[in-house]
Amino acid sequence: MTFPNVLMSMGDDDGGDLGVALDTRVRTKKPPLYKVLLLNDDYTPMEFVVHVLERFFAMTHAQAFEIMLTVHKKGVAVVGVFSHEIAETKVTQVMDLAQRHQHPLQCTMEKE
Ligand code: TYC
Repeated sequence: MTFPNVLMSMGDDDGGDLGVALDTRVRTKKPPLYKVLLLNDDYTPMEFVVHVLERFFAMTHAQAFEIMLTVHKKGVAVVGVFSHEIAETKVTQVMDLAQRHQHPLQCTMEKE
């Protein structure tokens, strides 16, 4: 969205210099978004991955099963897109739970 941020009121004199160009857009910046990726491996049980997707990514059992199968077949899938802080939290939650269960599941994030 553009919006003028330089206005001239009555009495403000530009000295008659009509050649002065001012950038009148207000710059707003959307925060960057980060994809959270789940990686396949040969050892993590399918049910564990489904549980992770239900617990940390608010998926139904059917959605979680479908995404798990995508990762299993293709090697990787995006499981969500978040702000930097939320993405970091999700990655940490997945990695901590996997480590506690001694599964080699890998979860990473990358800028969208
Ligand atoms: N490939 C695993 C198996 O056959 C299942 C799996 C799916 C593991 C997704 C990790 O992110 C993953 N048990």
